[in-house]
Amino acid sequence: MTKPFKRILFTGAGGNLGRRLRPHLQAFADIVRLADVADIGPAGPGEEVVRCDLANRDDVMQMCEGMDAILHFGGVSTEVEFAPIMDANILGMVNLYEAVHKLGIRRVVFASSNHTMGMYETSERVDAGMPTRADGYYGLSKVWGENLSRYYWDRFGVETVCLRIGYCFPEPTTHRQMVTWLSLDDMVELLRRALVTPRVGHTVTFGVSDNPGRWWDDRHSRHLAFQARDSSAQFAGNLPQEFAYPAPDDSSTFLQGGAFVTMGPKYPAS
Ligand code: 15L
Repeated sequence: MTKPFKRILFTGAGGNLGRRLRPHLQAFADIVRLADVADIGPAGPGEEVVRCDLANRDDVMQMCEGMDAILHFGGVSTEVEFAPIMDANILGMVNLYEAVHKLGIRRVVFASSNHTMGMYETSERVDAGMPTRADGYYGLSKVWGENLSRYYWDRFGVETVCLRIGYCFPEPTTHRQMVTWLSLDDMVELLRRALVTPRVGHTVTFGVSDNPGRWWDDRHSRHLAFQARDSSAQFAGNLPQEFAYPAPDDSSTFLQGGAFVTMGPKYPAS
């Protein structure tokens, strides 16, 4: 079967999602270039491996050379001090989009996060047309990435699909994870739709399975025609029954960002 691309780049290959997605990426391209700042071991068949520090513009340019599309999952993926977020997620995005533009790469899929919207209450249904309400430096850096990619679409016609990914781990074990869970198969299908849908312009969508009581509405990304097939309902037995949710006095349960809401800001003492 012909693959949609000859060569694609996946950044963040050593991360949680990178490791889980790696075996599935071959379906998208003849050659998959895997990048990470850390050592991820040798390349397998149909793979190339490169080391890249996203804050280093020469590294980023070399990493992107020869690619037809990019799945950008690299960078800091949780709430930490600002300095590493600044390097990988703020400066790193500038380096990436400059390389993408200069090299004429037409499509990026950006792993954004639900933490762009973490300060909305769990009683609210949120869609991609609503103002962002990040829950920390990490969420703010993803808002930056979404806005930067929007600018490169408006200015240069670089297409990006931003995926506000929920909880993409094998099994949800809390109420929040039940609502925000994204199965691996649904993640792979969402990536496929983000890569092959003909005209995406700049699209922001939520990466979530068909879970009961979900908070996120895909009205602004129906053109992707993504249909989640899995549901967290199968894991309902994992939850402790006696736990009242959301707890009225605990912002980590009544705000969508969960524990991230109270983790930051991690502003170091000088
Ligand atoms: C994220 O953005 C994180 O990268 C991931 O590790 C999870 O914690 C997820 O959000 C979540 O909200 O559960």
